[in-house]
Amino acid sequence: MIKNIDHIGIAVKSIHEALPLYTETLKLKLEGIETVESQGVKVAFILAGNTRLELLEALSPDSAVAKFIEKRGEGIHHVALGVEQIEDRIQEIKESGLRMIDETSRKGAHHADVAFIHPKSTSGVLYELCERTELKEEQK
Ligand code: CMX
Repeated sequence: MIKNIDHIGIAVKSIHEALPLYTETLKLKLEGIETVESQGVKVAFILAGNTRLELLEALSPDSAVAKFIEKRGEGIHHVALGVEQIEDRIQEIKESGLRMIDETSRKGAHHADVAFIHPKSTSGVLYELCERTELKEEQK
């Protein structure tokens, strides 16, 4: 069901201020920065071996990431699990009794379809199902 850990999301107050730790101190490669208006975030993807770190900065005080930082401070926000055929995976998870935040997938960062599982049904971890649409195209 799960292919890999696609990325780990890390909530930060400022991507600009957080980046040097990753790109200069840890010498990881910045893949790109993009804004995902629908999720209320700006994200920076950093390559880390065969996975990625995703720095998340809130675009407004009412975004999920701003609320998270206000309540818990900066830190690990979610773990993204790579899947194929995301709508089927969402159905399976719902049938298993877990609570999905998203009943169907929506567009996330980095050419991916995403859907979140509620952390209250997964021992406090916010999991994102993530299907890269560029992979789907390659597989056609
Ligand atoms: N990880 C673990 N627990 C979390 C959490 C997170 N990232 N975010 C919130 N929670 C917990 C809160 O601590 C709170 O727990 P308590 O009731 O024990 O205090 C509970 O979930 C409810 O939190 P809340 O602050 O009242 O916030 P909401 O209910 O309004 O929203 C959530 C929580 C998870 C449903 C919402 O943040 C959400 O829908 N997240 C998914 C979307 C998202 O995070 N998008 C940004 C990332 C974008 C991307 O990667 O592309």
